[in-house]
Amino acid sequence: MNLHYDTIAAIATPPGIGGLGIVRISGEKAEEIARRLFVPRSPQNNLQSHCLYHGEIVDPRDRSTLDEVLLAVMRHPHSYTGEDVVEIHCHGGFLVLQSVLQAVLREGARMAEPGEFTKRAFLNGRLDLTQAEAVVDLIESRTQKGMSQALGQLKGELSTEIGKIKDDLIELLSSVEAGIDFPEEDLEELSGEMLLSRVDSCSARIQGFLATYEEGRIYREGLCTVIVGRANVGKSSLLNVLLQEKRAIVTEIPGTTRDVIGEIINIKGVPLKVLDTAGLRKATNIVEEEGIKITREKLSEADIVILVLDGNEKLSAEDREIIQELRGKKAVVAINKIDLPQKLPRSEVEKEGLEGQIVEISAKEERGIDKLQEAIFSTAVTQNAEGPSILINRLRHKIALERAGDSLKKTRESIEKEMSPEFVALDLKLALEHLGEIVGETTTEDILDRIFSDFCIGK
Ligand SMILES: Nc1nc2c(ncn2[C@@H]2O[C@H](COP(=O)(O)OP(=O)(O)OP(=O)(O)O)[C@@H](O)[C@H]2O)c(=O)[nH]1
Ligand SMILES: [Mg+2]
Repeated sequence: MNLHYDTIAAIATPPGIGGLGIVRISGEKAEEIARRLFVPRSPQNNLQSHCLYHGEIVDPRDRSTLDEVLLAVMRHPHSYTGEDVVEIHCHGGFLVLQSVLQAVLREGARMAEPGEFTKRAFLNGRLDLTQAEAVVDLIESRTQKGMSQALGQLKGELSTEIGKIKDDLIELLSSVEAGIDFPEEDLEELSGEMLLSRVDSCSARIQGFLATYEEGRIYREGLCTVIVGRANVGKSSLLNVLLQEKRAIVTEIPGTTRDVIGEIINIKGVPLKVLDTAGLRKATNIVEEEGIKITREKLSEADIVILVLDGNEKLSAEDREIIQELRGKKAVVAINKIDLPQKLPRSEVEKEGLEGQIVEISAKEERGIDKLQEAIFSTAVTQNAEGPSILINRLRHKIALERAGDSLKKTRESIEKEMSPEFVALDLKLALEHLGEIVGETTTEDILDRIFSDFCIGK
């Protein structure tokens, strides 16, 4: 254990009222602080590690009871942070938790910074960096798919795969270095062909991972999906159907929606932030005008656009104008109101030259919604069936893998040009260093700070 860290504390449960709330303390003085505040129901000389004790937290200044609690000590190294950790399970009220936390801080702990518990777990070797990142992903996951990805990463699946590539590169490096150390010996395995094929195999695995990034990122971060169309075509009705909830107001009056309404919808594991917007048309008043302005802003930020058209009407000039605005965007077209007589055949829409799938639906009768979801999913995720099942999902990982890939490309060039083994070794070492960044073996302090500042306090 690294003994020079001070002792930190925070409320680990979310703010608000709940059955329980937990104050967590980690560091050298955690147990000492707890002992000064905790009065067990039955006297204990020693608190055993990983056991729960019933008792009270008492303010040492006036012996007043702050809460009736359960307390657990988890001694190092078998704790989340790898340090001595104490958890005080209090009643889940804001004031109760605050007063217990304040007492802990008065006894010498310092308020923890966001992610500091997990940062310590990393610094003490309990987790590597990909696992620490998986902790945030797990907490923030919004779909089953995102959650299982985070759990796999937390178990170390990504690190294991990166580790395998690293092992191969280390082996390669040692053969190359053998050539540097014993140049006079005829080392058969140093033949260019052989080296090249081993470099290529590592490069291919790195490229395989890189190919999973788009998909991995989408499962983790989700996509911003904007529903657009002219007034009264059924945008809000569609949002409500996708949500299975009467979230947005639906009326037959054009211009009903003014504000942007956003909800998270899970489509086959992809979290979509779906925004229902004001119908795009010539505004009739200043409120609507403002709504349309915001719609255009959201449209420019959208990852995917769902264009809703009214199948009961011919394509209008307004529709065509909106279609023009969607050029270059990933779009899915929903021809709505198929329960009414149809005046807008698919072919009319296809003629407009908008790329993207066209689906006929009825938001009112909930028809074609499965097909629409399928279309949204396949527009969001360009599937990568042949790639590895472990997906990379962070830009940080992607950049490091790209750099490792570049270094291997240079390695390859040096081998092809029959340059001296020192050059080959140099690029191999660089590739190893970049792979090491992913798991946190070669990561700078400011990168660590950036990663852990994404966490909530108490984690
Ligand atoms: N027959 C039929 N009517 C629908 C369908 N979807 C929506 N409507 C009706 O169309 C009208 C407008 O629906 P909304 O969902 O409010 O349309 P919108 O595009 O959000 O309209 P604005 O917010 O005004 O731009 C309402 O009267 C809905 O009941 C559908 O699939 N079939
Ligand atoms: Mg609406």
